[in-house]
Amino acid sequence: MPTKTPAAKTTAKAAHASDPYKKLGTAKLLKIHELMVRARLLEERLIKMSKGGDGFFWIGGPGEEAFNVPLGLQVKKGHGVNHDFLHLHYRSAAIVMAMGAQPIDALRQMRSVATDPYSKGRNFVNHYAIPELNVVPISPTIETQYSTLIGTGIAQARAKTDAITIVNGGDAGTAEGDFHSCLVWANRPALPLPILIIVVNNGWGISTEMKTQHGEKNISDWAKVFPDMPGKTINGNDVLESWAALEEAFAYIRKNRKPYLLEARCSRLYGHSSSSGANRINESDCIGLLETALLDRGLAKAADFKKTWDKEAAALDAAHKLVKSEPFPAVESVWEDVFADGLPPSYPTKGGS
Ligand SMILES: Cc1ncc(C[n+]2csc(CCOP(=O)(O)OP(=O)(O)O)c2C)c(N)n1
Ligand SMILES: [Mg+2]
Repeated sequence: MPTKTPAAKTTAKAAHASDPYKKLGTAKLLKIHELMVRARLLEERLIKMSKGGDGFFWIGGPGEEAFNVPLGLQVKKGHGVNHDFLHLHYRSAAIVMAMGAQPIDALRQMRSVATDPYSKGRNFVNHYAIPELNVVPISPTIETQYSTLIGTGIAQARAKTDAITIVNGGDAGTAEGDFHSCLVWANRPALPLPILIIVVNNGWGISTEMKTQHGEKNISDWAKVFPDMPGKTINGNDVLESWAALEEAFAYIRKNRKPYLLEARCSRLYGHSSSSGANRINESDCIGLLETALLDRGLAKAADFKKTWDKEAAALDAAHKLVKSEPFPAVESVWEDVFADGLPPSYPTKGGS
């Protein structure tokens, strides 16, 4: 048997060390895979529910898992100004699943039952509001999240913390003024904001193609206007590229307390929403890509993947069965949580930056 020369051994070792899959490690990659499968199966179940009369409307993010799971896993999660704030949109299921949200609660929101913890059965599905995780209520009105984030961004710029504010939304929405207000506020020399500005570019705004509407080559090119703000466009269908880009962006913002613009190109695997049919579209599938990469490197076996898919599907079946037995909201509850009972005494009445 030929023995490896020391030089060949060193090269093999270097290749191993530089392979980002091996660097991230099998355990982490399999955890990411499990969360991606959980989010995908959840979305597919929600689509089925909307088509089967077990809900009214579906919108969600199947196709964005390779970017959204690494994002959710890197968030400094918790409540209050010393933890990251998230201003999300309707394609964010995989982010909150990676942060520990449970699929059953999304099923509850889809069926509009009283046990829905996010809106008591009153909002569209995938419209999360999770105070304990600093996930501010998601609005079906697109792009307003790029304005609301300025508030938590200012609070964190003033506080002594390494926590940051994160916003995500789509490519078409960047044509609206809220996106540009966000860029200006983020880069004010008087108080730069520690915010991660994410745009997930799937190439579409409902049925309008991005290339017919945007003269800029990349959405991240808007960063060129602001010399202090890095901007980057990545392949959001690739787990490793997403992980590395997010790691870099989080580290930059936590340390420098300044904004970062990140554009992720992702697939939109079931079209816009149930209004456009929610049928499977032939675009790159990030879960398939990850599985192939792990198999090719010998880091996992097909049987491991099957086990994960089966386990997640069984958990979802049980959750769906339970949700079907839960009550719809009582009519009298319609006024609950509509108006605030006034501001807390701690609310600042003076200030400014
Ligand atoms: C202010 C506002 N205008 C229009 C709409 C209708 N609308 C819902 S989704 C959407 C397209 C959004 O496209 P994009 O920002 O690329 O996000 P994607 O849906 O592709 O993730 C539009 C125009 C809306 N919800 N809110
Ligand atoms: Mg889009």
